[in-house]
Amino acid sequence: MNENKTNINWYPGHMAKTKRLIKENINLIDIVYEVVDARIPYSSKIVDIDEFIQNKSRIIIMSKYDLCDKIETNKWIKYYEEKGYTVLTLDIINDKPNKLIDLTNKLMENINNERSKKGLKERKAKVLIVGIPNVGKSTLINRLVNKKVVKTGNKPGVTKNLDWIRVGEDIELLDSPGILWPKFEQELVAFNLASLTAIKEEVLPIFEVVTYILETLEKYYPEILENRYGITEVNDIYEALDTIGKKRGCLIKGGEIDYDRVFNVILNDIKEGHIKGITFDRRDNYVF
Ligand SMILES: Nc1nc2c(ncn2[C@@H]2O[C@H](COP(=O)(O)OP(=O)(O)OP(=O)(O)O)[C@@H](O)[C@H]2O)c(=O)[nH]1
Ligand SMILES: [Mg+2]
Repeated sequence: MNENKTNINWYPGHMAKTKRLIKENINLIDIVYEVVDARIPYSSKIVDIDEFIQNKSRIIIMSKYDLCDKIETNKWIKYYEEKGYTVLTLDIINDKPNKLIDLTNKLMENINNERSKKGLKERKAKVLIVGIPNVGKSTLINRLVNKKVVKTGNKPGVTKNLDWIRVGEDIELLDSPGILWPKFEQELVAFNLASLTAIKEEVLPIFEVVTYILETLEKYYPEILENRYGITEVNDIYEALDTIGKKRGCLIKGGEIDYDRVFNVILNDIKEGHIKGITFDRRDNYVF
């Protein structure tokens, strides 16, 4: 799976516009929170991010850490740290983000020291949150503010505009709509993003994506496949879907399998976080 032979693609106009707006406003920003999904620490990293956030101080936040396979994800954390990035892991829904706030204040202190050397006034931290769709950016903002100030949702494309939000006395945050890039060069990346709900369902080749999910579970997490779906292999995909359909009651009149409902069951299991302990990006599969 190297070249992208699928037609998975989702780059609506608002994503290009978001990138342009970020580029135009980047001078106002001190620190960037780059949010990536801990289950796909490589595929969910925006490929052209350096181009539009330039050399701003950056914290990589691995969201949904509660849902990942920590052994595999920790290999990526090590990789990014070795490249010089600062990485924080978060279960945004349950963890207190104190570490993130402390780190932000520390980075801002350095920035303000540099500013005062140049004779510039101290200022509050202006932070941009950026990442792929549905990764948890808005949830993190609500968590930092400790109340629901921005809309969140269990599907990609919830945030539509760039929005400034004040966090306590010291930090101002810019929420941004999720962005992807015009073309996924690697098929693996496209499938990972599709499987972990970063791409609008309506544009997906559902059968191929569900097949990929089941095959990936078979390869790396056979115990999940067995416990959740009662199957041990997916060599015959229709047989596997039939078994899952029967087990989960996805039948139409006459006892036939309703495949659309089977697809939904599987996608929903991922979307709702019923399947935990998975990391689809395997460090060993990538050579760089
Ligand atoms: N289990 C788990 N779920 C999370 C976490 N962070 C966010 N979520 C869920 O992920 C979904 C998407 O969250 P949002 O905050 O709306 O994501 P977003 O990045 O703002 O998405 P867009 O605005 O569409 O780009 C919601 O259903 C959240 O409850 C996390 O750390 N763990
Ligand atoms: Mg959002």
